[in-house]
Amino acid sequence: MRFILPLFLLSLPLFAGMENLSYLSSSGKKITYQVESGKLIVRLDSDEKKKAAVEKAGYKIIERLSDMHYLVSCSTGLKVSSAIDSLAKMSIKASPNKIYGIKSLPNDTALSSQYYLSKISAYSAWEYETGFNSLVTIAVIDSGISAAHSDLSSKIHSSGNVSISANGLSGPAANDPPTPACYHGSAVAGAAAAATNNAAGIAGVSWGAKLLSVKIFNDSDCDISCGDVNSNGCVTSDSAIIKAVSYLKGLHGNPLYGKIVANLSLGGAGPCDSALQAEINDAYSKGMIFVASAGNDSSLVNSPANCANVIPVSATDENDSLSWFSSRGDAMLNGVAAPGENIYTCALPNTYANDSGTSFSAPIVSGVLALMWSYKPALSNSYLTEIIKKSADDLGERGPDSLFGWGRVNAFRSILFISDNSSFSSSKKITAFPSPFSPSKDGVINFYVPQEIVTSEMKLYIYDFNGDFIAEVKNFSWNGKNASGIDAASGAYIVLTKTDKGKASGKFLLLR
Ligand SMILES: [Ca+2]
Ligand SMILES: [Ca+2]
Repeated sequence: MRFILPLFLLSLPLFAGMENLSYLSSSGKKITYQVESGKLIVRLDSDEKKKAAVEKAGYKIIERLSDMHYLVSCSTGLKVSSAIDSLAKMSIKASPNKIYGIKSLPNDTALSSQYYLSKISAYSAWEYETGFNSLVTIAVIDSGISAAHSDLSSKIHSSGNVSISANGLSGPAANDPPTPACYHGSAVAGAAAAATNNAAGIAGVSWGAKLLSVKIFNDSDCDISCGDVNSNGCVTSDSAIIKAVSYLKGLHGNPLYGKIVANLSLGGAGPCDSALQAEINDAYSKGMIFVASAGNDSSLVNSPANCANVIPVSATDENDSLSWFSSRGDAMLNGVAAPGENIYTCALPNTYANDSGTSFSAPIVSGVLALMWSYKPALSNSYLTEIIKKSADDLGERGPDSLFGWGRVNAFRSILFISDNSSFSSSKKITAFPSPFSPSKDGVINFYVPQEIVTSEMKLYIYDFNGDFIAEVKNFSWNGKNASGIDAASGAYIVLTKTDKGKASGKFLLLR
């Protein structure tokens, strides 16, 4: 499997050690980019005469990058552009050492506990869309999101959060900032769209999606763990869900809320009753998307996941096996699977914990849909529903089945399916699997290089974020050791290749 992807070059603030170069594009526009000052990549072809000539001219060879290219430093103060010109006069080709930025690797400190992000190829999806392109709101119809959680507060809408009584007799009443009846809604919200790249806690599937808390449980019925406290049960009802759906359909498309993905990590045995179905149909006809957890009773898919126009989500484990508890049946033919075991997410009061259940599979799918809708806001709910199924990784028996639906969701493929082909053919990207790469667990990281530049003597070069050379890779896989055979440190890395057919680059995280 090889993907053809765009090269991602970023404009970074100018740091010490960098220098700006510019060129005129074909349309005559001046394009400025950043290069490492005082360094060049020089083609010396392992030719001793050329090496001697370059050193005689005052350059210093720092490192052999490949059989063709060497990293060379200029004499002090010499501009990169001047150095390239003077070497050209000696018939020696030199290129600047261009600086590559990393946009899509978040810095959240608990990332290494979130196996589910690499499992659904979120890192690759984020190369294209992190959820900030256009406004999508994930409405969490649940026990309420805690605005006191530091990895959620910045993601929650400042108005529009509501509470509805569990029997639907009162509300929607404003609940701004929202308060939770118990932990569940916050854990669900965190998996979908926790504050990401904030150097704390977890990353959400969608960095940009906003959260709306629609609380349909009574505070007085639940303890913090969603246990019963008064013999009424910490439960809710169809009448409360109907009110929630009716409320949200009035917000969908409002510029304050954008597109709305409603997440229902709730379930009850039995069919989808006609009243609830009619309400969902009406909101769906107005463009909303509904995602619901299949259920945890290892029996038939629960309601509302078994309603038409709802995407049911079953749970998988770290090895893509169906979770023993996951509900199943023909209703799954409308849905997909997502990781639902040991999902490291937000907990109360302001902490994190592992949670299991289809409750945590559904928001992963809601997060992917939010990424897709942000990326392509013009697409319809029915089209996105179609694509999230078709782009899933098929599991179990071939094709859609009653356990995994259309397969385990794959964020990267979902984004690829809705991107313009043109944006993927104009430039090329190396994709790393798995990313993040944990050498102790996975042994090697594999690189996928666009087919059209692959040659028989393909070599890949790995650099750290400072631009320092780390390792040369053959056969498309790397064991995490640098050129001296020492384990490379945790961090962000860049992989580059260049052949006579073209060049490509990619980036990945290494976590020890
Ligand atoms: Ca975070
Ligand atoms: Ca299947």
